[in-house]
Amino acid sequence: MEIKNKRVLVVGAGLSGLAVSRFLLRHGADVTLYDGKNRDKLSPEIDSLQAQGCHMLLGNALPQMEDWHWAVVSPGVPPMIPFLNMCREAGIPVIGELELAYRISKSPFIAITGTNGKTTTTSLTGYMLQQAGVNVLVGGNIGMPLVDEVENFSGWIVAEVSSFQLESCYDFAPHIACHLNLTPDHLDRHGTLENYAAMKEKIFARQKETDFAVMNHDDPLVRLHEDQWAAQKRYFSLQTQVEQGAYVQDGAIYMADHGESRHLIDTKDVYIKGSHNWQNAMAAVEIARVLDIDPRQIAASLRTFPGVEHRLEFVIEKNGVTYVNDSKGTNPASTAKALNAYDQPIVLIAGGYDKGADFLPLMELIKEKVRYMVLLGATAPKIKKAADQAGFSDYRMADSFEDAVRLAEAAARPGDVLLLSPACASWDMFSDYEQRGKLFKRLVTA
Ligand code: UMA
Repeated sequence: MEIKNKRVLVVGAGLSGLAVSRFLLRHGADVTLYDGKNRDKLSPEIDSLQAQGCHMLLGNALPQMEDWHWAVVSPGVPPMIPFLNMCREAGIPVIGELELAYRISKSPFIAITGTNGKTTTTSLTGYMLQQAGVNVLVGGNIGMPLVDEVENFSGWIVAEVSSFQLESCYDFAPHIACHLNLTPDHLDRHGTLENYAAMKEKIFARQKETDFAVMNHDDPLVRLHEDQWAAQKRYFSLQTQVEQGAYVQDGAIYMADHGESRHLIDTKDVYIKGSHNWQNAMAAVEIARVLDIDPRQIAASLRTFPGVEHRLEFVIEKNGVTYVNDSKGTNPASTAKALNAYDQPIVLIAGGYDKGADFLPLMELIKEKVRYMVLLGATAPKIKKAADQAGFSDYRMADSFEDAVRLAEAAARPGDVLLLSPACASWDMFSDYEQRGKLFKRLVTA
């Protein structure tokens, strides 16, 4: 890609936009960084970028139509905002950070998407390959923009990939693409489940016959258009003895090749618990098998991988109550998995940014598993309405996050699980789920 002296508009000055600007400046581009926020709300790195010659358009200073060679958009910026539409109409390419990282990378990509389990599967895949001596770079939606890292890297890039990132991808063609599951999420951005599914499917769209597609065999939405994808299919399943892939049967994970099965590991020996984690584990197994990793090494990694922060993370046991941080439970399906992971009564803290989710389907499970619920954030009234409709009345509304933790602690009894699993993004109160999870851990361990 020709970068030197190109005029590039970078839209969004969060993690992605800063990394893109850093990269472009290093390669001699003429960079303008735009963000709707004022400077005092942005990273101090803005000053150092400016000192390196980056032009700033911050706060109310909207970008104008100029002779941009391209625009690079951050994942959180909806690509159809008027200014970007104008760019496209003027023939200015608008691409995302992931697409840029892909175009400049010399190493092949393993890309992992899905509504839930992406972070766990990406981390586990990275861990498994590392344990087997493969040189890996783990990044993407997991919290590390790849653009700034890939150019000097040689090995396998393991990327967590979101629908937001795929939306602004065009040539992106991972050598191994994995799609874990699809349930309604981000409807405020994508409008419909069909649009959301279409963005996720872009992970397979540009693959060739020599590439691999790892898919959840049990999820019809993941496989809806599988006949259209050129890549070789590898499946994983909790329900079916697949011909080519991995499956769970009688308490063990098996690997199948052309219909011939071999035992890999008993599910009780997989460190990360719950059947949703067996799915994540099998996805990583299939990716590792494409790279010819020895099954004994694969099994050893499944025995030792400890899971990821903010995902069903044990925090502390106090007065007989187990505190669990599942701040990464940012949609109802993810929270349902968290609720299903425990047999004890649960005191649940839920609510946050409104992505347009419907909370009514979650209520049957809440009635079954949750003894008491504390609601907070922008969606609190919506979840309350769903609870009232479903006949669940053991809840309180909280005024703040601190208040929510206080109310939950007061309601919890010995033997309970006090679970933060909001079923919503954090963006109404926090910059991200990590900040929310860290505050939770600080409050409950104080
Ligand atoms: N902004 C504007 N105008 C807009 C919208 C946003 O100026 O219309 C500005 C904001 O003021 C802000 C900046 O854009 O300063 C933020 O950009 P961003 O939201 O893309 O945030 P980044 O910090 O660049 O983080 C992004 C991903 N964020 C989103 O997709 C919302 C991070 O995923 C990712 O880790 C990071 O890039 C590195 O790749 C987070 C996420 O919540 C974890 N992802 C969603 C999810 O997992 O469900 C998709």
